[in-house]
Amino acid sequence: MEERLKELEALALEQVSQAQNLKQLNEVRVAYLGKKGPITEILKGMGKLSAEERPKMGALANVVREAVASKIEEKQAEMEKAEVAKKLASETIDVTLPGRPAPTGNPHPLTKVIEEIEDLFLGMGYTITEGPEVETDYYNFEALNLPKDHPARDMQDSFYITDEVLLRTQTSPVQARTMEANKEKGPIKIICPGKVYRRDDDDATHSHQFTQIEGLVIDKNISMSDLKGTLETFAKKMFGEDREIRLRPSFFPFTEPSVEIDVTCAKCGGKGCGMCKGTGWIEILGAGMVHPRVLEMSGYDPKKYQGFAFGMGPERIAMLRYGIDDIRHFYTNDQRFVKQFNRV
Ligand code: 2U9
Repeated sequence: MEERLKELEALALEQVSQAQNLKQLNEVRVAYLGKKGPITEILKGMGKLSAEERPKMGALANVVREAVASKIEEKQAEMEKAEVAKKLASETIDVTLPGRPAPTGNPHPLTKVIEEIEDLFLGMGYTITEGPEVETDYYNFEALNLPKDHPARDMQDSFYITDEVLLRTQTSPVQARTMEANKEKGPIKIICPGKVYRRDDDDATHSHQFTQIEGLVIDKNISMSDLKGTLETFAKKMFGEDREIRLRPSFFPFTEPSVEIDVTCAKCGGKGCGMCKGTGWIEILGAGMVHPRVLEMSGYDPKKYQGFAFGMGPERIAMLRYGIDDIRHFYTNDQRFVKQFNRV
């Protein structure tokens, strides 16, 4: 029996040393130390030995078992260590490698122009006010001195949801709502940016959806000179300090008197060129003194309060600034277009 145990020990140790991986090592453990393994079998058969031999053999069997078990443990620790080392080596990160650039978006040119205009007016003490795009006929037209039969409505043909509800054709209803909510409780100084809709056939200069920024100032003793000074400051900040403006008489139902405002052409400096169609001037704004009837309808006494208002199209301003030749470029989400304005 002693020989058999020694033999088993030698065999087991040999197989442990030959195990290539944890699976094989476990197979050796099961084969030699498991419940059905030879060492367990020998220990079970101890009963048949004489009382003299039994403790001797028992002790020897246990020594062999311990020796095999500790060898297996040792080998297992070695293998696990090697595995961790292998994993660490294969997962090494070379921190000196150059990074891969993450693709990023950039602001849309229209957003940039709108934000720039907002910043200019915020700097002059204005508040940005927004309102609904789905508007009532009353705020979109009636409150702006455009009654149901008014011919100027033809120019703002719109998308109607019901007879009385439509997609707004201008941001002016936001100003009308602000005045009505304020009702002579104090002055108003706001700009209203946003999307507007008109029933138009799309082409290079027309879109059924576009953006507007309109402004409104209401206070006591407001005159045309406030309008001119404000919009001259705006034009110079937006287009360059060396630019001049001129006011031409015009008509809007919600302002009286009304004007259109031009800046000197950047390309020819006012001499006249293809860009300004030979006039030396480029139209950028519409404006006027708020019509007394509009003031009245929104709860302001025109004898006590006056105001000026203006409106502009950010698309037009972006087209002039960046030399964009077709308004539809703004809305088609072509990355080749949008990416050009990354650093402008
Ligand atoms: C209220 C009173 C007056 C807003 C105004 C304009 C002149 C104007 C257009 C220019 C090009 C819009 O983008 S565009 O199509 N706007 O010319 N808008 S005065 O006047 C108001 C608005 C609201 C209560």
